[in-house]
Amino acid sequence: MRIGITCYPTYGGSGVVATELGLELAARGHDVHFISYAMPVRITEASERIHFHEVEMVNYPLFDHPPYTLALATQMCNVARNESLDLLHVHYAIPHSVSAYLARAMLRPHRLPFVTTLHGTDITLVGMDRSYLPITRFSIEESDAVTAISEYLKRITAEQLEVQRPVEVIPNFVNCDVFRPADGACRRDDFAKPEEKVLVHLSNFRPVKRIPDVIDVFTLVRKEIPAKLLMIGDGPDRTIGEWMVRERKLTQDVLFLGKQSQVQDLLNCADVLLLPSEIESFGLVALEAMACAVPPVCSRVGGLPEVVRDGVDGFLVQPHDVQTMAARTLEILTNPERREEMGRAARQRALSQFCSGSIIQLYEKLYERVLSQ
Ligand code: GMT
Repeated sequence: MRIGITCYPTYGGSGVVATELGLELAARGHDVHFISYAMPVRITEASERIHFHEVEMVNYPLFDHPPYTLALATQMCNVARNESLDLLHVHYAIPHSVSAYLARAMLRPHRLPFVTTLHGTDITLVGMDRSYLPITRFSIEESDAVTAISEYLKRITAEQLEVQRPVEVIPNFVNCDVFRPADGACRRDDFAKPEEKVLVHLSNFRPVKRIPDVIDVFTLVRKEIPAKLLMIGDGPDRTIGEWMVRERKLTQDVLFLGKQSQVQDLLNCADVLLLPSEIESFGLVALEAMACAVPPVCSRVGGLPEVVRDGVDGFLVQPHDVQTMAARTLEILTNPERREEMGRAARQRALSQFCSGSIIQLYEKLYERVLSQ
């Protein structure tokens, strides 16, 4: 198949899922055309089956805000025509599914179906903003197929957006050959002394990730045992996190590493992953950690209970409850056998439910169904 994929090309989970999907589809013989304003971050190598088409923006002084939705629709149309695309697959409804809707209409009578994958904040935050709600609902209703990345998100989409059409769940996935336990992948000595435990947080540092809770949990853990915290990623709440760390005189123990490309290597340094988010529709980073045999300690919110089994491959704790999160983290860190057992269970869970091999087939079947309709 010849597939156009549009996503945010940044470090957010939806962009990562879309990029990994494109790479996997290309490895299975499909031609994949990414259409976005920049090259998606996880594309590191050129390949004959992976193509990138930049959305050019006209910067005319009249435009206070350049009309990206229209520029994207135009580029989708051009690429579909020039590369004979079979379909478009857009990740994150706003504004991508609106652009796809326009491109489909512009190309008529030629047929260009589009699939929309909902990732979370496009429904829970942005889609619920009254100003965006009608157009989000419209573009979802108009899509040729719609998928959500968890049962939770499917339910919320039906309830809160009052969407009538079928939405099917295709869960997020991880490349279990890339994200795997690998001795030596991470140079642990660079970050911690042998007697220190390593905690990792990895996100886009948006308020929803609750960076202050990460620092609070670590502060409580550090009072009990020698430990280091690796803060991977960047975003608006990095500043408050750094300020808290300075105030608590923890600068030797908390390392802000910024955006990193080889996160699988860094995850291999971790004894525990902290994910105290306010809401997560799936929590891709918890799955990536689990595939590396690292147990996550997460909030019991959104789609996370569909990924993490409480007390088996990690722990689920009420959001904001930093005391319990610290206690659960210490339970793992002070009991090496429990840590090993949970890590093994986490890896097993990733292997049995969420490896790319099986999930990509679900997308392929969906594309075939859409094309045969
Ligand atoms: O979490 C974010 O801020 C980024 C956001 C995105 O759209 O890139 O993540 C959402 O999609 C991820 C991939 O499907 C999910 O793993 C995240 O749980 C989801 N984030 C939220 O629901 C807050």
